[in-house]
Amino acid sequence: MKFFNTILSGLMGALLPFAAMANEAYEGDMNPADQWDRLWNTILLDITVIGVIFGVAAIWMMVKYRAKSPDDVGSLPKLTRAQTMAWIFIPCALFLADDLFLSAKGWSLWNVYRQVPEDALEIKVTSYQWYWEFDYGDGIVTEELTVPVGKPVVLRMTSEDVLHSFFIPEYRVKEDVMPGRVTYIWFQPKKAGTTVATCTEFCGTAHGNMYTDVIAVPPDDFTAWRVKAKAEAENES
Ligand SMILES: [Cu+2]
Repeated sequence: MKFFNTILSGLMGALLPFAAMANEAYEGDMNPADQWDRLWNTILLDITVIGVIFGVAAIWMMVKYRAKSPDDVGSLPKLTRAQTMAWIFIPCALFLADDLFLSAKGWSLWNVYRQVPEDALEIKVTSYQWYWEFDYGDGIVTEELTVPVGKPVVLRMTSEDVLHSFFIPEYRVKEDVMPGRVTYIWFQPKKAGTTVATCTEFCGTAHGNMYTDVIAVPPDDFTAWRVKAKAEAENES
């Protein structure tokens, strides 16, 4: 039993620094897209390192333990109980630690997705078959999304008909949009430019047309756009 206790406490001890590292890595920049990319790069690095280690080990063993003659059947090494246990638990512990490290990072990322900054600009989104409507709260209603660079933007979303899903690939955010419920996503454009927002939940025959522009503009241009859009909305009403 003492042997298992030692292995278990060693395993738990090994996990703590990983959990701490995962938390540390997420304290700095709280932007969902940056965090998403960082996690993606970590996973790529992780599976590359593991893949190379296993590939090299497999090739090395294929050469070292190859049949040297047609009748060569080889022999199994005799392991003691402690060696057998070590071969079971140490690789398990290493992989479990790595999995937990990645899930801790995923968990941190999810927290960033769900914690909307207090100074976020709020825009209401309504989905219809088959277009999106963006309501800025001061009479401005558009079918394209215009946002300022450098400011967090939160979208409060609901549907007037069926299930849709709002996705902005550039900002790495996606969330279902449902009738009778308000869901949300937030993002923070880092540079000016136009990207796409699209529906990713099949919602009827024209689902494929249900995309629109997301236009990120410098803050001053955004203010000017807003004044103009408001004046136009007032003229129409
Ligand atoms: Cu759709």
